[in-house]
Amino acid sequence: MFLISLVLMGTVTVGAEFVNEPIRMEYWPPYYHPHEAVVWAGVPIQWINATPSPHSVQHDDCGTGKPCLFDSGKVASGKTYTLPGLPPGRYSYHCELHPIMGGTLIVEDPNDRDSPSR
Ligand SMILES: [Cu+2]
Repeated sequence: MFLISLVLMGTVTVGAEFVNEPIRMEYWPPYYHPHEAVVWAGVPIQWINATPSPHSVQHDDCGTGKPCLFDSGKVASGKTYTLPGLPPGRYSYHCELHPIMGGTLIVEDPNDRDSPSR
């Protein structure tokens, strides 16, 4: 069971980083740091704009006809955007002002909290 958990975890979180602090918007790649952020379902997720320019945090599905789950609008320099929480899943997002900026949220089920690797 321990090994199975680790294997499952590996498939979800390779290259990703579990975050307890705000995701930083920076001027250099990958722009959203960490680029792949792992968070618990239902727990607020915060971004901070650490650049001198405005940026946004927009779910990639916005404008596609699918549900738009989050869209910060412009986040000014030094300001934060907080999302109340998301159901488990994988959510790609980008900056509406600078489409080169993109990131991913990996939202894990809190029932996995007891995993021995946590
Ligand atoms: Cu931007």
